[in-house]
Amino acid sequence: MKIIKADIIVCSPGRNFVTLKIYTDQGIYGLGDATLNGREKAVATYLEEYCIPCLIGKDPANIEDIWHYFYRGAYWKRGPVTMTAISAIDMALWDIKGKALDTPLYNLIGGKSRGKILVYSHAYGKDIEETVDVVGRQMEEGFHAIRAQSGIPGIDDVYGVSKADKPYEPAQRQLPKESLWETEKYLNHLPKLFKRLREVHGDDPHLLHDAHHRCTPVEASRLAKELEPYHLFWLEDPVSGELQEGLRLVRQHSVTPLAIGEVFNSIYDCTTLMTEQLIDYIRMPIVHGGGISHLLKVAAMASIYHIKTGFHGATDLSPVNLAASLHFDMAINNFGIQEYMPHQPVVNEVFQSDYYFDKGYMVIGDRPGLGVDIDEKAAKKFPYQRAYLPVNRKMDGTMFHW
Ligand code: GCO
Ligand code: MG
Repeated sequence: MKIIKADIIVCSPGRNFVTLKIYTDQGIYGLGDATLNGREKAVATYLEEYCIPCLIGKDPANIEDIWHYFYRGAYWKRGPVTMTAISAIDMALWDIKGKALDTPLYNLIGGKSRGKILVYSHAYGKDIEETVDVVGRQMEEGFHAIRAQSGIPGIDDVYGVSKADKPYEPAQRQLPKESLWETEKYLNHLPKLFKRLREVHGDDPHLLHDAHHRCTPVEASRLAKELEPYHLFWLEDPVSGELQEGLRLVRQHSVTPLAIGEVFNSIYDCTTLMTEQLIDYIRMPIVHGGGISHLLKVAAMASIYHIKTGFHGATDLSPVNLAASLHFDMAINNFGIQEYMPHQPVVNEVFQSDYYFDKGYMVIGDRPGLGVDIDEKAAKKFPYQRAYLPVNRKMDGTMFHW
């Protein structure tokens, strides 16, 4: 089999998505997600200008060799743009292999380790009581695991909390919005939210929280320690991830389970975190973490250190990535949980998937490969529109992490 052509489909059904479609001389094609929120065209250009010309003529069966061709062969290794492009190629090649062998992806990477995939939802409210109510409603919908975020008195824009009467979507089609932040207010508020959640909903639901990289190690240590009585499933991104050693302090001070990695793009971003057992869940997604081939290595290394996966699954990761993630979740032993933020219904006009939600779990079908398709005619109805994630400043104007 030979690769004869590859196209990039950039569309915006409610939000931007970049999809790579690789064609073979046998009539089989494969899809890969190449969406990097707020930097979509950088990846599209990287693929178009540098990767696709080298793909033509290659045998798509040789996934590992092609992966290293674009990783080692580029000389400029790692980085989110490069690794998202490699991820898209890798996903599309696994999709082709599955279709060529007429078997779903999970069968190619170990078979079924479980029957269904535990997911967590997002609950948020303008204040503690509203968040507590929303968590209750999601429990009624069948969720066993729920991430809770709440508005904070004195802070106008809080990560993970939608003010408009529509689902949370941080990227906006205008220049970056500037938010103002004060960590002290957040640290004082958050333990009250989780105290109330346990009072009202008891011990059963798995509760999660995303600190979105905003604490210093000592602030994160205080937070993780004060949240201990409420037995979180995980505290996510307590500190900014680029300094792995920063997690040491948090670990020394608390037994609250820690998750990190949604902005990582290579195994080299988390070797200290793993070998020193500083985290409990690794969140690097397939779309930004080098694809299925690289994540198999990350997950294998994690398993040695009793670390589980908890893949990033926000709406800026397309249904192609979600399908790949669910197959992966199904196959590996050290799966922990999958983030599930359903895409808006308009997204289904473009992408046709083979997974569904059932009582707190995702279930996937048996279509070959990733089991997801794209309707290119429908995609054309939703042209790309530049959008940015917000930026964040401290109250005095200092630039801060968003
Ligand atoms: C999450 C993430 C997202 C990111 C978003 C950025 O845990 O789902 O933190 O909300 O902010 O994916 O593009
Ligand atoms: Mg997050």
